[in-house]
Amino acid sequence: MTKPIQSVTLNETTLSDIQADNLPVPQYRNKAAGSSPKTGIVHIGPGAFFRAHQAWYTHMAMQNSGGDWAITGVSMRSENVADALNPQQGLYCLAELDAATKYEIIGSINEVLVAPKEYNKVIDRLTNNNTHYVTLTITEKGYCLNSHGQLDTNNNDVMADLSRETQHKTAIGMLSHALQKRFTNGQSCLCVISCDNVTDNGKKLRKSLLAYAQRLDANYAVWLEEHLICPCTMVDSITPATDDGLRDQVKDELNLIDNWPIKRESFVQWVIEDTLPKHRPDWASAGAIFTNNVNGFEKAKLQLLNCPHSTMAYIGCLSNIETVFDAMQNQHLVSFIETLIDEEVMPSVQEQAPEELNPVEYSRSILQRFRNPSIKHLLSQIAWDGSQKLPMRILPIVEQNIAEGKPIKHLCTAICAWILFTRKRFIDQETLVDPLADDLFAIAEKCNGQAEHDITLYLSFSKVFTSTLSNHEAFKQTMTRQYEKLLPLLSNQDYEWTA
Ligand code: CS2
Repeated sequence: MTKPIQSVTLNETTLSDIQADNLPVPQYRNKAAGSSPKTGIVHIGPGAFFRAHQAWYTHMAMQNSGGDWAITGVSMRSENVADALNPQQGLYCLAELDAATKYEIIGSINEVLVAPKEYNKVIDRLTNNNTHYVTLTITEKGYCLNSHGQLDTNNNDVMADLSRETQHKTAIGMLSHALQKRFTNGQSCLCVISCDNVTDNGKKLRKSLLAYAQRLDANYAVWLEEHLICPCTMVDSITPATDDGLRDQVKDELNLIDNWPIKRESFVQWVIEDTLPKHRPDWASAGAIFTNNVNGFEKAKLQLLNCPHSTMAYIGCLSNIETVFDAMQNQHLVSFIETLIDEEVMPSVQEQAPEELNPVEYSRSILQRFRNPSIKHLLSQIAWDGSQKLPMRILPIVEQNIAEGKPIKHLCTAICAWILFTRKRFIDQETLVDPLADDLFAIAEKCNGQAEHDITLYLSFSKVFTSTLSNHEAFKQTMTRQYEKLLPLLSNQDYEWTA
């Protein structure tokens, strides 16, 4: 009888036991030799995307070229990531999903702090001389900007943070505390990199930090203006949420007990505006692209990947389709998405794409990624935070098409699907994951299923729709027509795809 192989719990002590040909481990972490790297980066928002993407790039940078680039992760609220990763000294398993799954142990994170509980420690890491970079994945809402792109002084957390000296609740307030301390101490400034899927993410981050600083202290604000580097970036890798299936898979296939493994597609991309200081992790060796035209890449990604993603999410959720892969098996939905791309999205992308990018091939490869059968990417996950995502990935295309006399019908269908999705959540009394859920439910409550009435209500919601859009007659009419056609989905009837 063969002896069952004992599962090993993942941590720094067991790292040397789990070396296997098919499981690369971090070579730069050697506890016994006392040679583990020191924190050089603080990351705010250590969620799954960060662990699938930037933490992997930093891991590869240290595998290839070493350096003190370990990451201190900081959670702004939840203790879950700290509870899962700290007993493992930050180590976790990354599964790359393709025809065959590839596993790797990532070692770039050395600790995870929870800001409300360990605030002083966070400030200590941020003001350490060895810390040079801060990276952030705090989602659209984390930048605390209003729909006009200004620091949102109607946001209670922002106002409360501005009036307190410590224990800041927003990432902007906390970061500002540390930066101001570095200024007072005569230390160097930090390079702060947004890794959120937000247009002009670096510019927005810089704007928010500078506006915040101006309200605190004029001298600090002048210093920050002069020294703060916030490159724009484009980040991409499809990262479905971890489920128990992945934990079991890691245990069965690798005999490894990992509290929180992460999975993503094998495709990964990070385009960074080339304004970083020379002293930087060797992210380029892992494939990061440094360029001066991030904006073109960002727009192409938001419009050719995220716009179709959200469209599929809302139509799919209304049609009881569960995953992106399932959506790609539905011929009606696929041809709808293809027409949306070809007729309403591609023309403007083509006008603005960077030279290095062939938009048609890029779009084809994205649709191919959506067909990856190993990835169970829930449409309900993509549907989160629609009020924040639509103004990045769909509404700007509508505005541009209106201005240039290009068609908008399919884009309007996508927006109407989002509207109906929020209404359905309200009718079914299900949670709507969205920072503006209360406002949206208040609007949904007033709807009566009469297209013109409902569309007028939603379009007057200025936290999502600009006045240019809500006052545009032809837009309103197209929205009303498409809404009417989609209405049957609300009562689980079929949508007339040719409409
Ligand atoms: C998705 C993105 O959840 C969503 O909204 O559209 O997370 C998408 O998977 C990533 O941007 C891919 O890089």
